[in-house]
Amino acid sequence: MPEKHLTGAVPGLGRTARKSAAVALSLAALAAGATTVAGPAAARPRTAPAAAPGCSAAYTIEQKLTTGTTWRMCWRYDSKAGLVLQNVSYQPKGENKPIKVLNSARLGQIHVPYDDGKHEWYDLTDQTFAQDLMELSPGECPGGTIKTVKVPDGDPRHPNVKGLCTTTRSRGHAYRMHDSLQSGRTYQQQGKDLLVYTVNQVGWYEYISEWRFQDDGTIAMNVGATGSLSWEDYNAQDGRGWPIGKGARDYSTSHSHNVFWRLDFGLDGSSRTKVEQYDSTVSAPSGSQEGPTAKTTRTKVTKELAGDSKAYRWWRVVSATGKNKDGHARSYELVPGPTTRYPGRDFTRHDIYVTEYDKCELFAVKNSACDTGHPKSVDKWVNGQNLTHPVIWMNVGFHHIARDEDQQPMPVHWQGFSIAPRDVTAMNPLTPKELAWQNGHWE
Ligand SMILES: [Cu+2]
Repeated sequence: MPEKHLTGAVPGLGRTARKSAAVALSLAALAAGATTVAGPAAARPRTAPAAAPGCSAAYTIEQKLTTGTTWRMCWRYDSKAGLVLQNVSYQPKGENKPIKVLNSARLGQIHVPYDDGKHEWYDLTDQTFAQDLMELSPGECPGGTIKTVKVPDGDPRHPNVKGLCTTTRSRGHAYRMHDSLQSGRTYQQQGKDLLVYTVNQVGWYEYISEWRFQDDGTIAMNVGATGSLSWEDYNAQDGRGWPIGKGARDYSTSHSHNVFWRLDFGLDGSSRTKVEQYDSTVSAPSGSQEGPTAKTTRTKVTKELAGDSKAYRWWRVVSATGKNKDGHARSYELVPGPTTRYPGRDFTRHDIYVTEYDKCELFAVKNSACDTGHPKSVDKWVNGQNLTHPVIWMNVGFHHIARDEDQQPMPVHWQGFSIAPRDVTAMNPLTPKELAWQNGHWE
C-alpha cells in the first residue's frame, strides 16, 4: 500500500525513506537466513495457562469456551508474516484429549496491484506490515487480554507492542431444535468463539488479521482492511477510479487486495494428510425419474494442485490416522469465502494451491527464504510432485473500487474463508446429553 507520510515529510519521500530503513533493519535477519521471531516481552504472569505442547506458557493461547470447547495453540510473531499460530488443537466437551488440527497457520502474502498498473505492493514482504503492529486499547479487545509482542526488527524505541488480542464473543445460534416428538422441549445454544487478532498498519491502511475459533470446531480466518484510503492515489484521471470528494475532481484509483493464507495441517498429530476434491453434477429429470438428480464424485488429489472454486465443488483435508467414534476418518473441509480472482499475475490466477511441504516456501510470492534457483511463486511450486505433506494456500481477492463511504475512517472490509470439521466428532460437538443417543437412524 502507498506509504503514509509522516507529518511534515516531503511528499514522495515517505515510502522510500521508511522502506529503506526497514530493509536496513532487516539485513541481520536476512543474513541469518531466516525470518526472526519473537514473543511476549513480559515475564510469565502468575495466571498463565499451562503450556501447550511445543511452546512455553507465555506463548500459549488456551481458551475453554463456556459451551465446553477448548482451543489451544502456540503463537509467535514473524518479522514479515506477523502473527503465526502453531500447534492448534480443538477439544470439544465429549473428547478426552485435544485433537490436533494445524501445525501452523499464517498469512502468506497481501498483494495490492493498482488498476492503472503504476503500483503493485507486496505488503507482507516488501512493506513493514509486521513492524507496524498497532497498539490496541482495552476497548478494542472487549473482555479479552492484550498480549505484549516483541516486534522483530521493529522500532528500537518501542520494541514491545501491546498488540495481540485474545477474547471471546457470542455468534448467535449454534443450533435450535424443537423436540415435538418426545419431550416438547426446545433445545438451543448460543455459539461462542475465541478470537485472536492483531492490527498491522501498511501505509494509509490498517489490516485487522483475525482468527476465529468457534466452539463447533470451525476456524475462520479473515483480513479486514480499514484505516484510510490512500490520498496519494486520488489521482485517477484515466477512468480507473471513482470520485470520492465533492464533484468530479478527486478520483481514488481502484485496486485489488489479494490475500493469501498458508495452512499446514497436522490432523491428529500427523502431517501426512490426504486431500480430496468433490464435484457434483446436477441433471434435469430424464426418462421415468421424478425429479432432477445429482451425482457427487470424489477425486483424490495425490499430486500438487492449482484449483479453482466453482459451484458444487469443495475440498477436504483428511487425517491419515484419526477416526471419530463412528469410525469415520476425521477431516476438515475448506470453505471458500467470496472472492474476485485476479487474473493479472500467474500466482493469483487460482483460488487454491496445494503444494508439497517445503520449509522455505513461506510466502506465495516474494519468497526470499529459498535458494536463488528455487521457483519464485506458489503457482510454480505446483509442478507434479506427489503429496505426502500437503500445504494449503488460499487466495482470496477483493477488487476495491472506492466509494464515498470509504472516508473517513474507511469502514472495515473483510475477506477470508474458513475450515470446518467434517467427521472430526461423531455428532455435533455441542449436542446436549439428552440427545446424545440420536446418532444414525435413531428413531
Ligand atoms: Cu483498498
